[in-house]
Amino acid sequence: EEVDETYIMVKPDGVQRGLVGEVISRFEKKGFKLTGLKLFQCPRDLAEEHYKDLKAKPFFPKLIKYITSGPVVCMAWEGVGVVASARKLIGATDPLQAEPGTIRGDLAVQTGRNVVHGSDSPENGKREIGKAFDALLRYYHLLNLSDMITNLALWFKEGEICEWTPAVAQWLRE
Ligand code: YYY
Ligand code: MG
Repeated sequence: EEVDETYIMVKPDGVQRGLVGEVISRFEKKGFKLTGLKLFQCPRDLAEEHYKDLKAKPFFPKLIKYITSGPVVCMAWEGVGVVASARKLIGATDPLQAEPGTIRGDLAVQTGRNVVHGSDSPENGKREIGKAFDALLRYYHLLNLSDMITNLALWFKEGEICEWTPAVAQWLRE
């Protein structure tokens, strides 16, 4: 089976409320592999790029203000089926509609404060983490083209993703 990667982010409300460990813990316990992790103050242009598909929505300005209102925790997680599974672990966009047992279902009450982000497709996982255009990115870094870099690799830079083999791998998948 093919290994996917997903970009998971604890949003500023999750960081402020002390839910970072709780969120990480749910993905760890499930058995996915953490390959990137950092605390980060998201600049406005990155927030707008990340949510560019929602640019026309009435809530867009509020959403950008929310995501840039304090530090976020950026994570890359890897595994077979990790994108779809992470969406299930996170729960519905509106926390009041999210099932109990999900992160949003257990920890939040409002869409505008829903604690966590997860990529909605394997392609977006790659785009958001920044592994989609590795070679091109290295070239842009050499030329110092920071705008071009922001457009390609959203949340992680070269060297921030760690490839490793967990010792328990053989106890998670046969
Ligand atoms: O992927 P997911 O986060 O579950 O929802 P999206 O439809 O991609 O919207 C992204 C983000 O925008 C959502 O997590 C909160 C915010 N938002 C909002 O503030 N109001 C809405 N009606 C819809 C989404
Ligand atoms: Mg989304």
